[in-house]
Amino acid sequence: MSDKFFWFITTLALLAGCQSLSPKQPNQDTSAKPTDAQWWKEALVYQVYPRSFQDSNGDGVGDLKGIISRLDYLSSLGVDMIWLNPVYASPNKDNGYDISDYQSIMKEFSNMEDFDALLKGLHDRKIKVFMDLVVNHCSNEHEWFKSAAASRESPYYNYFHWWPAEKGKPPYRWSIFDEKGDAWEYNKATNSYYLHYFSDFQPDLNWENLILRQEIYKMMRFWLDKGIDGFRLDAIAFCSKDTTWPPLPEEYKGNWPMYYASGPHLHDYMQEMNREVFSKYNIATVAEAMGDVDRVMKFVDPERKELNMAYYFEAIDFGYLPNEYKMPDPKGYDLVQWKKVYAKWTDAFAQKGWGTMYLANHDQPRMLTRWGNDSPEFRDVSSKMLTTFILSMRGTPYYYFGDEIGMSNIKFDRVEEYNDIELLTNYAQVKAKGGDLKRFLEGMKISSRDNGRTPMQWDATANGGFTTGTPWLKVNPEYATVNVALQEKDPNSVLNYFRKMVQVRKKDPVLIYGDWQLVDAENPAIFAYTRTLDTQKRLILLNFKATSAEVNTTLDLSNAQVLIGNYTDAKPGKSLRPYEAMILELK
Ligand code: TEU
Ligand code: CA
Repeated sequence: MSDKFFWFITTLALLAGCQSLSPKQPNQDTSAKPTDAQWWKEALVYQVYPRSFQDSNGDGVGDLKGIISRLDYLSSLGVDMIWLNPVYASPNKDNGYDISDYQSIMKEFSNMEDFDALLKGLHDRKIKVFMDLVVNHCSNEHEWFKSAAASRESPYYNYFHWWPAEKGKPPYRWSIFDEKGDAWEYNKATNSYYLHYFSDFQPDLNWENLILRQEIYKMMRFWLDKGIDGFRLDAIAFCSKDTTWPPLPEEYKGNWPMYYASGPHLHDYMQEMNREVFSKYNIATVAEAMGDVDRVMKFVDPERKELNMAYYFEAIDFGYLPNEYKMPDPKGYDLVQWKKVYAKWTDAFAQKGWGTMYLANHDQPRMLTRWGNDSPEFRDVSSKMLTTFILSMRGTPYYYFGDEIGMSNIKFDRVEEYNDIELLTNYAQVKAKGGDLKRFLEGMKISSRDNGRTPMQWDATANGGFTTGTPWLKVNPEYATVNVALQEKDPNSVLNYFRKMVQVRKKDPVLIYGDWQLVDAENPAIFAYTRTLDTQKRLILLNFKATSAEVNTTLDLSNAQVLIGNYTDAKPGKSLRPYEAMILELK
């Protein structure tokens, strides 16, 4: 249609009092944007786990050329920003979270030239890029550590934390990926122990050393000067340590991560990083932030000038048995309590800062299996319901690759099928204690990280079109029926619902900036809330159960209009079918 003709029709429609050419467009008032509007509050982030996205050379490992070959797919999703898991040089003991050179690209992923091409390809499509910044620790194969571990005289010795063996055994510190659970590892050449909160291949960097901090800021500027748009700060809450090494305080027994997340200079460093790096660029920053509301808020309170956003863990770590790795509660998760967790955090970020919303990432199982229902009957409808949830909450959404086609957990039976260092460490610990390994492996079918790391399912050809070789981690056999190619053809697919929902959110400032209010909090099946901006109101209704349910509310739905629903014949109303989701515009 010519521009003139389009202008003519539009004018006619407006003159006729028709508010919008499409009946599903919300009645919007874009002047309603708040004064603290920011691009990163409006952005939808899509996470690409490069190892599992697309292999281009048949070695079974996803790579940068592979992502480049899928740029048009990424663009077709309508997402605004990609978070790339680490692509730096790494021996891959923890899949790139053990970096041996911060300024070069992992061999398996290719080289800097391809990185630059990928960045350009994304920017050409108006997609921004978050890099993963892993600076609590590096790899034991990093030149800094190799030099430090060779001699106490090395200029890099103080880049790490050491306990000299002449002082006896170091005070106990707990490690996350260590079989013995001990964060101090003895190093013969220096006759001292080094600290590693994660595996012994991941020595912690000494942030108390100003020279180290300056090196890190320089490295960050290197990436920012290339034009990347932000950083996701991995495990950053752990970076500051009390180097007087007192015994673990009594109140933290059994909850060491809490102690680790409150080093004495943590926020001094965040403010310094902001002054020296962030404040000089128009970028977004998000912290992996452990702890309660007060702790997490410190990262994002704008007055403190630290970071923009933080992930919190209370909602995602919900429904596990206490002190048993991530063993799911056999009773399932309690929706009423889970809603209260969301209410607590969403209310906190309404006062100050800005939150995030996610149901999965590379450290989590697939959202469909964990929070929805992966049975053949309900997988599509519950995937769409969860997508509606993520994209209608207040806070920047982080959406994990593969969830847009409703991928589910692979549920490995044998420990040999796993790759993840976390699972292998925990398995070894259960075994050493003579624990029930069968029970452990059953639980891990729900919660293990590898469930979320199986390769992308592009089509029904061998290995889902991910690789022509042998994939580094098995492709989920469901790829024959759950894949992008099939879903492209079906207007009602999970994939096309995701695209539609992305547009609904983008076009509606109410879903981005509107206040959030829980409705019918005690309802055991339905998660319902309103979003309100000035005179505009949306009601979001999500049935989290496989049976029909009714929402209890005094809100008047008689003139409500459905903006989107996961059943094609959705009608505004208080009763919902299994896993039904809808967003209503209230009038
Ligand atoms: O995770 C930080 C972290 O604290 C993990 O223990 C996380 O809680 C765990 O994976 C949940 O099962 C980051 C990365 O996201 C993760 O992939 C890395 O393994 C870890 O740091 C070490 O770099
Ligand atoms: Ca490859």
